[in-house]
Amino acid sequence: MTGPVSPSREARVRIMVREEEEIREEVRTTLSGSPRSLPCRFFYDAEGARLFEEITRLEEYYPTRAETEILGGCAAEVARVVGPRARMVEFGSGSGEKTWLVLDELESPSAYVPVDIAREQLVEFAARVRRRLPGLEVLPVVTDYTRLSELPWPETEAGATLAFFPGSTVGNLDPEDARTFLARVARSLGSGEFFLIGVDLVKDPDRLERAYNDARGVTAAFNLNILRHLNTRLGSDFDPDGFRHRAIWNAEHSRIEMHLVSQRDQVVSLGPRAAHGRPSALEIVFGEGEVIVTEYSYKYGLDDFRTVAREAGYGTVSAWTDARGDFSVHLLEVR
Ligand code: AVI
Repeated sequence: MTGPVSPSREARVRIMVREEEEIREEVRTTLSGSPRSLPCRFFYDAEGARLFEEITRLEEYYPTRAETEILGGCAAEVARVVGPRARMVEFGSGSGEKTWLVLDELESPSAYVPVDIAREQLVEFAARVRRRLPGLEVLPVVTDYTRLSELPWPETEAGATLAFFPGSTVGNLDPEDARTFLARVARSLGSGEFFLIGVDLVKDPDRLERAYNDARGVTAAFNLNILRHLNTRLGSDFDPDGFRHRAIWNAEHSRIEMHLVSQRDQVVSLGPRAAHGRPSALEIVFGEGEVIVTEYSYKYGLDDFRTVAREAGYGTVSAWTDARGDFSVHLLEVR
């Protein structure tokens, strides 16, 4: 008999244990580096995804409003350039509010592939898209899109391909990784296909810092949630009250840096504690004031991003900004 074989319960447990060990090792390595850091993809458990949605509605966090304004104005033009029966892949679809602005303008799109690391949100959003556009093939993929190598395109006849990467999430990659990611997407799309990408712009440092230090403390809760998430995943014993959120503008590198600052001398165990109080390789010692970098959020000049895109193999069809010049959306074509 042929067909997919689902792994036995025992095999699934083995996979989960292996995954847990890999994450523990990755976290041990990044926390032992200089500077100490945590991979920002661990922000996004269900609570992290919920807190991020709350951030996007904050008065101080301008990117979502600015990008929504731009997409509202340019989506019809994007649809005209891309043409009928397009298939769309979206990286980091989240709750998908911006998706509708583009998808609703496309002429009879043939397939939609949302890619996201937050499983529950992705499954729920894919179901909503299916209900609203029953004729559209929807193929959700749960993964870290920076690691994605191939996309599950359906067999159906299709027009052009449009990749969509809103939110300036490209800014969470350092510029070299951003170039590598864009180049990889270009290769998998192929010549003549399109990439619509949102990119936050350099601006007054006070506004930038306010966007990441909101008065209600939602960004602080989002930042600290990474420790709770790791405790759940690894059985580690981070004390979220032992760390404080901080976000600063680093002008030299053109990035916002999100930090967690240790409030006291403390030892964190990433796994079971060693017997008799002996230090274990899984224990990390933090001094008071020591910093964990949890996220970089790079901001670009309009022309600087055009250059990055060109170096990654694209030509710019159009680039738009909002009325205030805070944010940009670029329609790129693979050369
Ligand atoms: C997802 N990403 C683009 C957000 C940003 O602005 O870098 C994540 C975020 N971190 C704090 N606030 C929002």
